[in-house]
Amino acid sequence: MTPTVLILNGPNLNLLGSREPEVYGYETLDDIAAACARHGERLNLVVDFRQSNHEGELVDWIHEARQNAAGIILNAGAYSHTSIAIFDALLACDMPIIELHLSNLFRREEFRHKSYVSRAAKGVICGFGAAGYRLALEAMAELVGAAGPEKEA
Ligand code: CA2
Repeated sequence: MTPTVLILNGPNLNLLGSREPEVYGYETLDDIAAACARHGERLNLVVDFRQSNHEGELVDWIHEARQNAAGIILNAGAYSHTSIAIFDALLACDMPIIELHLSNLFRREEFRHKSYVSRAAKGVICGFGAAGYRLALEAMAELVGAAGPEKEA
């Protein structure tokens, strides 16, 4: 069966492409979702891509992933730096978790240098803009052992 990867996006990421392109790039979240769906197909992964501005909804989706996902890629936005609720939900997930950020947190304000999500994550990708989603999917394909496209002899 093709493994499902849940890609979760936190608060304000629905605004991508509309403001601060120097920090977050020009692509919209819909552009990124479409690119993830295409790349997932190449990697033999089903991509379930979601965004919410609400901490509790993100927690509910992480709980849901325990039943139907093989791994989680999470850009929790500002909740990465504040949410013990999301951290606790992630700890209850027995699957690979990849933390993702568009911007390089370590070139930014001090308060972005700490992330609760990092403590629950297998690894962190940050600073590569929208390309980070593709990189995260590739890492996830390795982690969940997704078979690549069949090659002809
Ligand atoms: O770099 C990232 O991906 C972040 O997770 C983005 C969050 C920020 O709080 C994290 O520290 C790092 C903010 C997302 C806000 O996105 C906007 C996009 C366009 C216009 C306004 C906000």
